Amino acid sequence: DPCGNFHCKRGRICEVDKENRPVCICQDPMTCPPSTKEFEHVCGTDNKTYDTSCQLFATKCSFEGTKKGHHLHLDYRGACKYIAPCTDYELRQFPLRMRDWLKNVLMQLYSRDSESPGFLTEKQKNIQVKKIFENEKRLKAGDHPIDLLVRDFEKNYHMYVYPVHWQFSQLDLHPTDRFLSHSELAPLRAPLVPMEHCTSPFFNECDANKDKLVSLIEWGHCFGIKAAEDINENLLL
Ligand SMILES: [Ca+2]
Repeated sequence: DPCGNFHCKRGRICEVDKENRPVCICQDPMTCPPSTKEFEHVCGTDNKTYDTSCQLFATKCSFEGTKKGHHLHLDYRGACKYIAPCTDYELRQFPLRMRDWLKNVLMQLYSRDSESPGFLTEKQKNIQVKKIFENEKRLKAGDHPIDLLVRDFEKNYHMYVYPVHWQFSQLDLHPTDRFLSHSELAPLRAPLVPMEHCTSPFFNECDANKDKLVSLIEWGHCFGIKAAEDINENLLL
């Protein structure tokens, strides 16, 4: 079966052509298995609820080549809901909280990794993460007031640089080209949008030159890593 190990991207299925070669064609949304649980619904960037992500990507494929197809993405998991507008004030606070959160996620992985290895590579652990983990001045996980987060960033700036790079490398996979596309950002974005109403405006602002891709430099800037010498591709390992 030529389609046996042949991979098609989401929204497409494999078919065998006349020469017995596998080709990817758009999946008919009608053939998507219906959702069995409510959390399988997804909200598209067209603000429509799709029964499943299969439905959404099959629909996107059917509009390929059109503006609609180009702009349709998975916005977040779950049915579309009202998302309050993000004020400028909230938007300025968002990267501060997210930066702190990235650092805490990484610390959590580090301590979990000491019990059952596999969450981080040896290089990540030994060079970067260990240093942050063992630093006694590290602000511990918690719900901190914004002014404390601002002060901590000024005082312990170096502890935030690596977590920002680490998150970038976790997302830059399809392909690994130092740019994040909308679909590469989705694993981080989609679960956050329904909880954090500033998520979409934040990621839109990150793409400073509006080319639909977030470069490593743009990514660093949107988390307050501004100095060129602190944005380092060698940290993306
Ligand atoms: Ca990429």
